[in-house]
Formats: sequence, structure tokens, C-alpha cells
Amino acid sequence: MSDDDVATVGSTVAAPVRASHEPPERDITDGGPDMVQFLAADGTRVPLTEVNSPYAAYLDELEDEALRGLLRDLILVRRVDSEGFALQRQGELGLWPSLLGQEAAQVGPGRAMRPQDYAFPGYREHGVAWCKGVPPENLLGMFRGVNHGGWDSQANNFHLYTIVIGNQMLHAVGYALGVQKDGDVATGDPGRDTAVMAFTGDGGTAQGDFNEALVFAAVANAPVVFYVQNNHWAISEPNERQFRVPPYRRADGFGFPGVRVDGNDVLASYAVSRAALERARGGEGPTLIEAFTYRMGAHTTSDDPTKYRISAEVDIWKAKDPVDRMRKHLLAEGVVDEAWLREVEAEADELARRIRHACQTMPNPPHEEMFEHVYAEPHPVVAREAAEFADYHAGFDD
Ligand SMILES: Cc1ncc(C[n+]2csc(CCOP(=O)(O)OP(=O)(O)O)c2C)c(N)n1
Ligand SMILES: [Mg+2]
Repeated sequence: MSDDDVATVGSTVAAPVRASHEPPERDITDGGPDMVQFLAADGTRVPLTEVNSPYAAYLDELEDEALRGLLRDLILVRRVDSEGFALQRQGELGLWPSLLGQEAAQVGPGRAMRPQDYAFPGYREHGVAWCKGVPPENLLGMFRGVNHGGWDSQANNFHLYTIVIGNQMLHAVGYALGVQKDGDVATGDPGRDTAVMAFTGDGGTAQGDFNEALVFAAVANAPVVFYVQNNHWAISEPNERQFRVPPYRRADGFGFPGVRVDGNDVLASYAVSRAALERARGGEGPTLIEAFTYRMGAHTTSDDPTKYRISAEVDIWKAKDPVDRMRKHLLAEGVVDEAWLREVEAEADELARRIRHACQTMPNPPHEEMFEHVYAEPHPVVAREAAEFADYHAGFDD
């Protein structure tokens, strides 16, 4: 029997017959009927439906000031990102992973979290970092290679960036089990009840760590929200190489809810995150959110996406831009005007100047610093390596 024959066994689906190893055809620009959306691509509010109405109350709570705040976040985060990209191109950073196109997918959950909620990011979560109060300079320091992590994760409840794909999912569940053991769940005290939010990509869902984390979270009913930004690419690998069933539906098999949200709609990603975080804080257990979005730029500054994807795909997503969408919406609603937008643009210029200057004037760390903080206590192997390294450097004239 050939592969093609196998593909048709037990199926009533007619042509086209695809080999069994070939993924099914799909439309990567359409999130389908299950996707929670409040803002259409043109910035108009979509009507309430069975799918989005369970989340509508969270938006009713948002005053104009909060709506303006979301748009300000989107604009400033985009500017931090474009500055990071430019600094890398000018030789100031070793690498920059751009979040272009994913601003709403990050500002939504970032603003839905409370200060006590803990975030476990991958390496592209500059928008979540912004919302958690991590200074953008700290992100730049990490990508400039002048420190080992960039920030004190306890200062803002924003863990260090994790490059090992999907690993942070396990860290998040471990932390969430600790929160549970501390009794900081379902007390009814809004200043105490705590949720953990773990961020990864579509590629991350293929990792063992991701799936192990979901098992642990489910059986322990851990206060954790798994947030998958499906930006449709894992470097050059498309969704077809990661899964046959979209991430949000996988939650079913683990025994907790899964939701797909329009990740280019900041209102939807905020509202869906609010609901999931409240479930977690209230002791109702985990949720898996899939934010349906798109990586507009390259994977990182080391990548050239023209080698593996067609520009027509990018053009379709340009029309779904998350920042333009919210701008159009708030302009049409009279919540912002052109003068307000000019002020925020000026603020973005000032922010860009500030972080550029900070990046260019960051001191190089002393060599010995890289041996610090490897262990909490002194360790003889690390001490020996530090001494050898110091000796090696002492051998140079300058
Ligand atoms: C365990 C592991 N395997 C492979 C890599 C190399 N790698 C870096 S980014 C990446 C793709 C991740 O894609 P996705 O999870 O979709 O996140 P995105 O970059 O699209 O935000 C891979 C395979 C890695 N960093 N860690
Ligand atoms: Mg991806």
C-alpha cells in the first residue's frame, strides 16, 4: 500500500488525496469560529456572540483612561522593539528577537496580570516585560551581553528570559505549586491571591517540557495560565511541523479549558487573560490560551524569512496590524484624538533616545563577574575556574 492509499483508508473525504505525512491544507490567516475577538481588523467592535460574550464584562470595566493606556503601551512597546532592532543592526547588540506584530498579544495579558502574579517569559516577551515594569534598558543589557540575565526577577515578578524552548513552562508550574503551598490561592483577598503566567510559542508546544508542564498543572490544579503565542513560525518551521491539532484544543486532552483568542486584538487578549488569571487565582486551576497572531519580522536579527515564507502571507497580516487596529478604534470612539497621539509619539521618541543612550553607555562588566551567582553559596569548582580565568587574563600585557 502506498502512503496515498493509507491517507484515504476509513475516510470519506474525496480529492485532493495527500500523502499521509503531508499536513492538511489550512488557512493560517483565519482563526476560525472558536476565536474570541472584540475588534475587527478595521478597528470596529464585533457584535457579541456566544464565543466572545463570556469575556465582555472585563471590557465593560475599562474606563477611557485604561483604554488609552492600552494604546499607549502598544505604541511604546513597538518603539522599544524597533529601537532594539536598530541597535543590533548598528552593532550595539549581539541579537534582537523582534516582537513586531505581537504587541497586542503581549500587552493584553501583561495588563491583565496583577503585581503579585508571576510571569515566566521566553525571549520575545518585551511587551509583557514592559507591562510588568521591567525597564527596557535591562532587556538591551542582556542582548548586549553585559550581564547574565538582565534583571532581578523578584523585583517585578518577571522571570529571566528563557532561551531553552518550552523550559519555562516547567519553571512556571513549579512556582505555581509553591504559590499553592503558600496558601496564596482562593483566599478571596485580591491583593494576595496569585496566578502564574507562562509564555511560549507555537514551536514550544512541540517540546516535551511543555506537555509535561501541562500534565503536572492539571493533576495539581495549579494556579497557572499557559499562554501560547501562535505566531505561525518557529524560526523557519511552519505550524504544520509542530501540530495537527491547534494548541488551544490540546488543553482538552489534559483536562482543563483551552481558548483561542485573536492575538492582534488587545481587547480580546486582555479579556481572555483576565478570565483565565481569575480562574487560577480563585483555585479553579489552569487554562491554556492560544493567541492567534503573526511574527511580522524575522525570527531574530540572525534570520532571513524571505528564504522560507512568501511575502503575500506577510501582506495579509499587515492588514491585521494590532497597533493600527486599536488606534482606529479609539479614534472612531472619540477616546483619543490626533493631539493625544502626537503626545504619545513624542513620548516614544524620548523613550527611544533614553534607551539608546543607556545601551551605548553600558559599562562592560568585569570578567570575574561571570562566575558570580552560579550557586547561592561559594563552590570549589567555580572558585577554581574563576582563579584559572583570572590567571589567564593576567597573562596579557594590557
Ligand atoms: C530546546 C531548544 N531547542 C531548539 C532551540 C533553537 N530554537 C530557538 S528559537 C526556536 C523556535 C521557537 O519557535 P516558537 O516556540 O514558535 O517561538 P517564536 O520564536 O516563534 O516566538 C528554536 C527551535 C532552542 N533554543 N531550545
Ligand atoms: Mg512561533
